[in-house]
Amino acid sequence: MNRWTCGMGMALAAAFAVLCAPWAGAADDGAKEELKFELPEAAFGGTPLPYTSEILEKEEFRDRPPFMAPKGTTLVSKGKPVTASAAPAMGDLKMVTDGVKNYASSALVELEAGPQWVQVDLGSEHELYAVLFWHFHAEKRVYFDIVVQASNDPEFKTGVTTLYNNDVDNSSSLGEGPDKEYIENARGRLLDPKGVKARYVRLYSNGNTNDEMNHYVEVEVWGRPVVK
Ligand SMILES: [Ca+2]
Ligand SMILES: [Ca+2]
Repeated sequence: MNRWTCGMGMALAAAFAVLCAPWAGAADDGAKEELKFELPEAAFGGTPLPYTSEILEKEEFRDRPPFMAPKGTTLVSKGKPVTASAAPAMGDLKMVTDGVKNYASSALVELEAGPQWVQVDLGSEHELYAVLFWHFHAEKRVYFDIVVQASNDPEFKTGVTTLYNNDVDNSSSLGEGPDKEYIENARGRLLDPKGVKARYVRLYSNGNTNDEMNHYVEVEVWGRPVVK
């Protein structure tokens, strides 16, 4: 090896060390453990849904594989305050984080037609490792224009990270999204925010295959508080 290639090699090694430092020097040992989600009982049967679209995901009937997150990750949204783009037409916003997630209509929060959102305030900044939510699961339904975002800004004007977006035609003006539509079920929809830091999580939707209304049974955010 001549001097030039050796020098290049060392420069690359130095660059590699710098790039890798955030992981190598992380505060914890990187150990992960399985998150134990509490799932509601599934509604029995259900008639096939007469709906199809190019972005509709094939229905999954198997249990979700174990979902791992850094040690110390817990449910941080239970009982936390919820705001929304409109007053509920049915139910109370508190019910979005009350832990009740069965398929009875008494567990349902309904927001009026059109693009609407609900927002959970975790009270302080957290590293987010899972967002799990149920719009509705008493029957097969697809909710439209689902966008899920995290931010430290309660107005969602700055520092916004989009965790999910299946609004392919940007009808909600939040940008076109690459994600799939899916049929609701008792397992809920699970997103992996990969440790993004945020105090607020906001979930948008715009009607569903049954009606133009928007519904939430429960939203769960799992994470760890950011220690300042
Ligand atoms: Ca609930
Ligand atoms: Ca759309």
